[in-house]
Amino acid sequence: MTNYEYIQVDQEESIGIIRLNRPKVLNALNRKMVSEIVQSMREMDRNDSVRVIVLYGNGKSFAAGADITEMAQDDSIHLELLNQFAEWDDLAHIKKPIIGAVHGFALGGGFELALVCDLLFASEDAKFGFPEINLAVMPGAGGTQRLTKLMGKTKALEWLWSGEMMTAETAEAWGIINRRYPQEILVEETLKYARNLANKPALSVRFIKEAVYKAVDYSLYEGMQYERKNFSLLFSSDDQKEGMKAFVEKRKPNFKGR
Ligand code: CO8
Repeated sequence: MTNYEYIQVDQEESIGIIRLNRPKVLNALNRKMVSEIVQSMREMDRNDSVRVIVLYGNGKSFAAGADITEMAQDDSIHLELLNQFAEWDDLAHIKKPIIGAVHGFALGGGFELALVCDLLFASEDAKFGFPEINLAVMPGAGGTQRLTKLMGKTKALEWLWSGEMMTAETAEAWGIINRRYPQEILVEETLKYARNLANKPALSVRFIKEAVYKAVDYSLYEGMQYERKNFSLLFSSDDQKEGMKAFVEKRKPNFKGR
């Protein structure tokens, strides 16, 4: 696997693991780090031996936001020409499941990165929020959109306008995270979940992910057309033949991911 400056990348069996690694600044996301995250995800997405991607932070936090020192002197034209969000958008095109494990802070760009994950597990002490308003800016990498799709307009506005941090308990109540664990077992439980998911037939996992995201963005009619196409497509896979044959023969299926 490629060596990076601001992240650590590993593979344990079929789980690709990305650790944010600027612990001294609570994993504040500078631009190079964002590029590295995107590049490592793309690599894992293309690597047949990786089935599930797990993302978490080294040190005390997941990520306390974009690196404020890096952007403090920016102007709009510089940001426009930088077009930094083009690669960020690629994160939404990763086909494999991404599971985030959040402890400590997930703020600003860090919360936006967490919201890119398909599933989120968090430690009891995790804190989520968009403090950008206190810096006289606003989220720029999907925060207003993804939070609103999860919480609805009124609650999202309240959090985005206050800039306050929500607890893991609140995040769970609003469907932002899937599960809460004591911090000592967060990563272990996340990996356990990831291993189980990695054993499911990979094409079903992939096509279900695609179809569910269509439900978020498309009309019901368009989404159902998409679902139907993916449903039919799976009948071209070896795993579908194996899965149904194994059921009829009353044995465990042996899935190959094709
Ligand atoms: N950027 C740069 N450095 C940071 C950041 C950050 N976002 N967050 C923390 N740090 C640094 C601190 O400056 C400090 O460095 P040093 O030791 O050199 O002084 C170190 O990390 C430890 O932090 P603290 O001493 O402040 O730790 P505390 O436990 O006292 O406080 C907080 C933790 C509350 C998280 C506090 O650090 C804080 O408020 N951080 C800033 C949070 C923030 O405002 N985040 C939003 C940033 S704006 C943004 O994310 C826009 C997103 C746009 C899209 C980007 C896509 C990637």
